[in-house]
Amino acid sequence: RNGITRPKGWTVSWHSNPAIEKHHFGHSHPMKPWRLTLSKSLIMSYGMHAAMDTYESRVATREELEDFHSEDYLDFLKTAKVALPDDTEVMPYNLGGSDCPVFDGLFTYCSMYAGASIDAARKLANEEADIAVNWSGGLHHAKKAEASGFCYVNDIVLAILQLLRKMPRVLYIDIDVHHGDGVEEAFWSSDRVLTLSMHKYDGMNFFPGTGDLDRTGPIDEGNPGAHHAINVPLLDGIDDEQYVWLFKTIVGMCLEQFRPSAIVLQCGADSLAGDRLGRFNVQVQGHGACIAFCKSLGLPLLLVGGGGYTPRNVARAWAHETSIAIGCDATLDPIIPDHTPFKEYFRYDTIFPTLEQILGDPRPNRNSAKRVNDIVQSIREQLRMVNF
Ligand code: ZLM
Ligand code: CA
Ligand code: ZN
Repeated sequence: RNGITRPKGWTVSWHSNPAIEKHHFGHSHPMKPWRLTLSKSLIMSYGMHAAMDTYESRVATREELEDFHSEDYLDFLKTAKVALPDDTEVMPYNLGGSDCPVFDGLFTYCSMYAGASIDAARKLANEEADIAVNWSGGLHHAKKAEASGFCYVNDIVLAILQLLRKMPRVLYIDIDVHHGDGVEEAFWSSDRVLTLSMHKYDGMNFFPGTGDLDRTGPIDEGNPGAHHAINVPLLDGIDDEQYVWLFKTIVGMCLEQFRPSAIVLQCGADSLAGDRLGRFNVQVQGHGACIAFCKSLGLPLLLVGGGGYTPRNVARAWAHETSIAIGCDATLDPIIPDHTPFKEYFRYDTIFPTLEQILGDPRPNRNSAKRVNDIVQSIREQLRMVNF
């Protein structure tokens, strides 16, 4: 519609399924799969689907899920009964509490977002795509046998395992406002995956309570995973300038020392200003600059979603980032098209809402220039111990 054409010799594969978007975590739960519908409505109203290979996500098979998750956990997840409205009692495997409720269709929901990430990874591994996108994935807290923080199945771990079948090393980058603990833990003892998470860290006061700068991997020197976990603990109110500088500097250093064969980027949109759960002042431009930087490195790139609890901002960020993946970001009309379904959700901001401008109360920036420099210095020291 907007005249977006597929760039020659460049393939973006896009994995989605409306069935995923219809699931509900429960009344007023912050995680709303419906934000994917809103993102898709923007992506399609700009005509971006015409410039990508689009695939309908399928459910991951039992065998695929067992690549990471334990059989007993998967059995329980599949058969767990939906709780009564105000029963928040936690069942085994951390299921059924208020963070990880058991809702209608839970196992289908999990299997589908995982199937999408697995398919996306295979497109990259088979060199059938340059960038693969699954905005329904990115559920980085899920453990081998435990649900955690709105995540039940770890699609990222499953996708990385697919890539590792064909490629020697994978760099995992996580810009969700929360620490990517589940992915870090899964590859804790591996030197084939370097994990890097940027997040708010305030001891036990912010979920999941891990991810300090000195959490660099197993402490026994003989362990191959030693030094292969990078954590960037940030304070409230970080702005685009500091965030993007940290991102480019640290990712640049990782590339030099680790020489990954592919990058998996978790694009959690709760690091944006104005997020219901987040604490940062990152704008759509800054968030997108991280995706653009990864694209510029020319490695196979898997983009997955993650957190993001102010739906209109999530939709803006992921639509903008889809346009970066395609390479049509510069040609998009900044004003959101009138024919966009659910456009009223964006009108909440201004009469002529734009793709990049988000509403977010400015939080005081608690990150000093010295702190930011000290973080880079410490990670530089750490990376001297990493050699491809
Ligand atoms: N209480 N309802 C990020 C995962 C963050 C653990 C404190 C629950 C909430 C939150 C749930 C409707 C990702 C914790 C919180 C209240 C124990 C978290 C249901 C509001 C509600 O209104 C809510 C009744 C709920 C949950 C807030 N939970 C905010 N923060 C975190 C998990 C996931 O973005 O990284 C990736 C997708 N949980 O802080 C408590 C300790 C449960
Ligand atoms: Ca993170
Ligand atoms: Zn998050």
